[in-house]
Amino acid sequence: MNHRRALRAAVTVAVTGVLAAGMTMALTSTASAGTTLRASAAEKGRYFGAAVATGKLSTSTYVTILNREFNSVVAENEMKWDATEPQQGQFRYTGGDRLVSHAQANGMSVRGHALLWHQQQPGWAQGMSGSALRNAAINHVTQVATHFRGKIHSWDVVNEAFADGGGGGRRDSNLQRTGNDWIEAAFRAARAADPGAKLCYNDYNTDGINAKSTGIYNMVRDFKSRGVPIDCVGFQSHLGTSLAGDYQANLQRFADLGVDVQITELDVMTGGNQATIFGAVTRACMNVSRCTGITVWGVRDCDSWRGSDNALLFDCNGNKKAAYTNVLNALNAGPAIPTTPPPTDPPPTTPPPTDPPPTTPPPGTPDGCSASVSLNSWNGGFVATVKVTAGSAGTNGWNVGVTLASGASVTNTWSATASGSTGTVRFANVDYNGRLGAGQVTEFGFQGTGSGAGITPTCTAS
Ligand code: 9MR
Repeated sequence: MNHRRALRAAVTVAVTGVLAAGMTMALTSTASAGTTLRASAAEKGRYFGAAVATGKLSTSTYVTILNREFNSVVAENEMKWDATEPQQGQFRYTGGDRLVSHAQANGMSVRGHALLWHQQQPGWAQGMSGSALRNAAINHVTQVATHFRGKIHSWDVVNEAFADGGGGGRRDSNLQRTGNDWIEAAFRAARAADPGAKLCYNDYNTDGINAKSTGIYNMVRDFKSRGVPIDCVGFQSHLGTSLAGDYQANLQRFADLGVDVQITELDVMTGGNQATIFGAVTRACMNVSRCTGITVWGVRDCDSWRGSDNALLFDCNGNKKAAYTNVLNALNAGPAIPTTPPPTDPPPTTPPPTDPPPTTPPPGTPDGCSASVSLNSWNGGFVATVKVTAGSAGTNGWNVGVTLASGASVTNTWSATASGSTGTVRFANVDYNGRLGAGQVTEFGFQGTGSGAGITPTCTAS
């Protein structure tokens, strides 16, 4: 008996010892165990990414660093308009697909860059204007976002649309001249094409509270108030030899609007401050709970568009620089993103099925229009993509009615204007998609809370 009790006591002590050791290890690992950028960022619920030139994926020093240190990638050029639609209506995804495959094989997420931008447009688009350009641009957004649907963490839907200098207004460009609503039209089209991707506006010289960042801030606030689907703002952060004192406060004011923020193209001029600035930017992101990730614009100094600035975290031989150490330490020291999921903003993680045929013949006069719905539902919400087909006489405009289940309500609409949000809701065409030729098809969409069950759209044409 005594012997047994002694044995039990010894076992208890041993188990307690193991538990204590285990707990110490667990605590240590939560505090600062990361030894690579990707591991340290992931421990804090974030990603750490690099811009990649796919041509370098066969260079071993390059790919070794990329796979070891980064869990997110963005194409430096391969997903831009000139690369993906070199001739109008002819799409080329070779480079983008290659990057996505590399990412999937190596546990990396992908940022998409960029659907619309005034630079790197294909020649055919540079020569266009007015509604022809607007339609081509929206079609580009729809096609490219559809091709990559379900594979992109965040899209830069629109890049660099604000002017430099003191005004805080839009930059003049062929896209801007199609109408001030071109940005929201692009976001709506992107949401309809890939409801699971976060949709970002991305720009540079926004590294503090200044006229340009305030112009963008006002746009985001307006979009949020009107239900234009925007989820994030990218701060490129191509930096010189100093960092604005209000860099973090600027990120925070955007986060307070209800969008995520991301550092999207970080690089810093060499000089005494380079390592310090890299560390400070990383700390600022860590201190903003909606700052979900950091991307540096290249891997080694020699990969950078900034050439002799030596602006990145690794030297040309692949050695870690002092800036690397500062970034890693800041990731390890920073707080984790709180893990409670936000209840009001649930982007679906699985892509919707591609255009299933309507299960019931849609009502509507034969020469009017018909509508069918494709639903992507999750617990507590849904995204509905509605296809409108013109009858034999075409349409000048259309109006689609749906009756929502009890308790359901519409929270966001794109490519249509909604009247009402509960019960029977009507969706009218917007300027650019009301006029359809015989048999022509257009799509609009809406997001809702509650159940999407039983939505059967009916269409009337004018
Ligand atoms: O790094 C990119 C470089 O290879 C291209 O030649 C250049 C063309 O405009 O674009 C560079 O990337 C830019 C990014 O797409 C948007 N923000 C500024 C980046 C640096 O110019």
